[in-house]
Amino acid sequence: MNNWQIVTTASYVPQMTVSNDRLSTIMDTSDEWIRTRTGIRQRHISQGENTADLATQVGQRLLAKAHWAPTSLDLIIIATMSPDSYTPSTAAIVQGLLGATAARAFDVSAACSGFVYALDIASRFIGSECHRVMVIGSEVLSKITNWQDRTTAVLFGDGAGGVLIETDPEPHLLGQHLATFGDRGNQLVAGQTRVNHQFPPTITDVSPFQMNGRAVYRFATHAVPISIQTALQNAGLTADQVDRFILHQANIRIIQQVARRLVQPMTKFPTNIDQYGNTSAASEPILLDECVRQGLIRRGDLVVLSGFGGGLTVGTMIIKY
Ligand code: 4VN
Repeated sequence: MNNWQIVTTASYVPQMTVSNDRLSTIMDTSDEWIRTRTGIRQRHISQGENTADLATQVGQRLLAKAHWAPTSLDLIIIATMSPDSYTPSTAAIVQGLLGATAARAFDVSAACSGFVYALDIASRFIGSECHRVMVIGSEVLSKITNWQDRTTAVLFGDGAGGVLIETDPEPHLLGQHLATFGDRGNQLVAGQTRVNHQFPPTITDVSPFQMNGRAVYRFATHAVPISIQTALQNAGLTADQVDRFILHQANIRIIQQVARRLVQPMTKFPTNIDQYGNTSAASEPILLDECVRQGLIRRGDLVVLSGFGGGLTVGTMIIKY
């Protein structure tokens, strides 16, 4: 594996915000319940922009910030669980819209761990053939949300974030850990195509989000601290040495529990779930971008990126920013 570093970060969310109070007018819920159980105050909901559109906005911002020509990109990877279509991939659509004619492009499907999984693939590609790589997490979860189901509809939001990475003489990826538990995949399901098995077969339905919330919650509080500890061990580091923990923004209480388990102060765990809700693969890159822009993460800082959720999957990277 060759060394690489994050050159720049960017994010984009659709303009419309939907408050908890507004949600409580279309389903039996309340601002008080949502805030205390999840930490969410509002989410951004797309009105017509699809997953590739959000990702293209991020891609354009990334290229402008780094002063890179679109044609200088060698690889585009998009992590998403809400792709625009089976084919073309969301990444191929974005490649076309950006005019990144020299880049190969494909999607990664690992739900809320998708951004870390995509960065892992990127870091194995980078070197001989690929020098300039774009990795984006982008989701329009509102299109696969069951707006009649108050247990899941209040949790999710739309958005996109990403990074540019480039080969670098110094090592910046210091350790990592990725794991998949496919035997528990039925605990978080979205977009199952139900097919009428006659001839010719026809798709009768595409299922919206269904989640066994308690089971996924228990999985997260158990698997995430183990994943972070394992990645830290691989890096020869301890949690005390970490400057910021960028965790998937699934639920504020999970983040608080992970902080407690690692015996770390919440000040090391920036959160923005109050503004965006759970944006799955987009949540870590959106938060990373905000932290960099606010000066909460600076060059040389030790950063933990950790995603967890559908699959079930978990993935952690220890990065020197
Ligand atoms: C990872 C997690 C979640 C998740 C699971 C449960 C949950 C989020 C259940 C209890 C409920 C409040 C909400 Cl841990 C979702 C994903 C998908 O990205 C990934 N919230 N809750 C309550 O009654 O308190």
